[in-house]
Amino acid sequence: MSMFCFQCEETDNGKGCTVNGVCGKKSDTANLQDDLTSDLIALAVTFKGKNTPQTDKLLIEGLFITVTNVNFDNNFIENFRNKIKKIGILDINRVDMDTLWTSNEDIRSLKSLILFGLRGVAAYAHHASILGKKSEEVNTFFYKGLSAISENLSSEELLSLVMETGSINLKCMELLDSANISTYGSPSPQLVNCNIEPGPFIVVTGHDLHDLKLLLDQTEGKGINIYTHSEMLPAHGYPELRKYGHLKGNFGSAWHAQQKEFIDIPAPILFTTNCIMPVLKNYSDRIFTTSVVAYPNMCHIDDNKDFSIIIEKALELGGYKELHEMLGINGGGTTMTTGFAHGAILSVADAIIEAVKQGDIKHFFLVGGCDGRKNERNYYTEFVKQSPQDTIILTLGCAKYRFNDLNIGTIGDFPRIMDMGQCNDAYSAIKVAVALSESFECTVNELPLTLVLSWYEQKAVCVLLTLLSLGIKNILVGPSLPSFISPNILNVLVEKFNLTPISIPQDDLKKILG
Ligand code: SF4
Ligand code: SF3
Repeated sequence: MSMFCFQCEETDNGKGCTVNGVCGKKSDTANLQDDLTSDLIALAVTFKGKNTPQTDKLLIEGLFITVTNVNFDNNFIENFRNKIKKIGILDINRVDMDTLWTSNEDIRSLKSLILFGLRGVAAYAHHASILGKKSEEVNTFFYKGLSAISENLSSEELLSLVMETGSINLKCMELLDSANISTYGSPSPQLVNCNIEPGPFIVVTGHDLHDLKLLLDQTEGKGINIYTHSEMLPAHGYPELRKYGHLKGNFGSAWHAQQKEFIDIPAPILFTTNCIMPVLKNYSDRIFTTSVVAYPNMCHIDDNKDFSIIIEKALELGGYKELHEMLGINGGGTTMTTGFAHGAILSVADAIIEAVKQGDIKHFFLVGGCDGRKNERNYYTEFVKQSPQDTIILTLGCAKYRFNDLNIGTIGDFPRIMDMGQCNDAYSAIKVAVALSESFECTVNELPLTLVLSWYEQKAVCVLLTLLSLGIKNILVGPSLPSFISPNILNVLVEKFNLTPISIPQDDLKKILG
């Protein structure tokens, strides 16, 4: 076995990548990422209770680097490891990752849930910290959670830490939500165009709204249009971002279509976070990365965020000569909506409650999470298509690209599909669910609401842990269950939370709606 990684939904054979990653990660990179993880655990043990802003930053960035489809660059990872070495970690605190991957399957399962969950939390903590928001409680937990991976703990102790990872992620998503709103204003619903206008343009992908804002500033008045891609779509909802007239629309769909959608693109693409796929030769001169994202031989913009090289590239390539129509991916239209965050939805809470009381809205589905390549993910398209006319689909994360170009109608003034934002905006969904449960004087589990989740990478893991830590039951998960959850641990989750794998849309809809 030259590597071992089973952290994402597309892991080889549903078990683990052992030769090369299905994501394109080579074994040397996977092993380096394991070494980095081992460094981070040692860092956590060494500095637990003695953390500094510098060690916090290293832990958060280091964890983010190891999220799926973030960093494929061995030099970048080696340089990062050197930074950790410089501050001095005790080798005695190192964990041999092979020992973890081959340990008792229940312990390995629980420790994986903590580690992968923390990788997701780190991504959100990173975004919040860029906007100046930090939480000592969240930061301190990285030390506690990572240290636990090196300790000899019982299943019960580890399970309790798994749930704590979920609770901490709620705090972290709340922190990011307040960072985003205080910086860019409260999102409101917007119709986003998916056709590309003639002339130079730049595509921005990933989750980092701050990088987008800096690029908008640097391109203003230069005759370059900016298009969001994948998880950047919700940017259009924020007043302080959409005020830029050259933020024109959205290019393409979810991350996994990039190798098709970027072919022959007459524009550069900036990757601000996951998810970068192996770069094809056809467009390799147009890929730029920043922050923790890196790919061998691609141009990386460092922390000074001088985007002039991308701007020059956009002007040189010149964009499309005529209006470029991007056909609806799911056979739908060429517009999408976004911006239905908690502020927007709760501002019309009375009307929603009335519509539920009148029987106009019978059920809410939260269909969201990550998208991926597998054909089985058509389940989510079909689920939405087959959902009855008196139901509302709330969505978030890049999973929405399975259906967000569809016109499935309205209920009164409400569109039947409401995009609440990025995956971290699961916080919005939780806030809305809690507010509705208070209005209806019931628990969240008693609401006419079902969560139908689609997972791929580690941010989906921490979001799922948050939902479980809140005691939310009857969640449907697909397209497959994580291979790092052992049968015994799965039993615990099924017994406690009735966590259920998706089956086929008609059966699941029937089961939910009766
Ligand atoms: Fe395999 Fe996923 Fe790990 Fe990539 S991230 S090596 S596809 S399990
Ligand atoms: Fe998508 Fe990567 Fe997870 Fe933020 S962009 S949801 S997969």
